[in-house]
Amino acid sequence: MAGKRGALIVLEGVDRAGKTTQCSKLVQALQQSGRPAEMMRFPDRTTTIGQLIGAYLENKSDLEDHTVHLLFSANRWEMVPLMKKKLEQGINLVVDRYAFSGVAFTSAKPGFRLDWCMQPDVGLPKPDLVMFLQLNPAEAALRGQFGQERYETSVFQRTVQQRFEQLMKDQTVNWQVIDAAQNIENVHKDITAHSLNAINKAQNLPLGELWSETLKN
Ligand code: NYM
Ligand code: MG
Repeated sequence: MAGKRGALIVLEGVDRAGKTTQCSKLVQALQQSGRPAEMMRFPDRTTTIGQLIGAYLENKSDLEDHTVHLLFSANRWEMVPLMKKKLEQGINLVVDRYAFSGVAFTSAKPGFRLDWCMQPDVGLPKPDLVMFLQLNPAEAALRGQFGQERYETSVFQRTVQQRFEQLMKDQTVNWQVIDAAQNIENVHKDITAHSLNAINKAQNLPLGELWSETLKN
């Protein structure tokens, strides 16, 4: 099989940073340049597990904090066979949130350690590139009110931002910080440049395992 694998590209950031907009624009740009690309998002609210998560986020149900953390992780694991198949077929996957959101949001709750939160996601397909859309709280506030979902308060989001900053210290992950305060087109240009670079490099590398080295010892 001489086929080149696709790259796993993740966009992360606090709520309202523009991840969803930028994921769609990236997929479109890659497709237009002849590179197969598909978008995915986590949580994927369409599966049975995803429906439990959706009800929780919409405040239609309550779930114990550890339990919902493990459901978010399970919602990623259930997509792994499909993700691997697509990557092997040469499709580049552009993913709106991944395990980093999982850890940042749960560990922003009292009593949760970063390493406990990371453990269930150890061994997931490792992204070739994780772009963090950086937006300070003042700029985020200019983008309007939060929605009605759980976690969408400025106090909580500040803690989430701090947890993301801790995760970004991990040198085993290819993090790139993107200035999300720029206009949509300039953010898109930065994201596209990093993505093309990652796609070229990924072709010659095996897909890695997330956090397998990070949590040793
Ligand atoms: N979220 C997302 C988590 O708490 N854990 C996770 O593992 C993931 C992937 O869900 N506030 C949170 C972050 C968001 C919320 O995401 C829903 P979105 O992108 O607004 O659908
Ligand atoms: Mg949202």
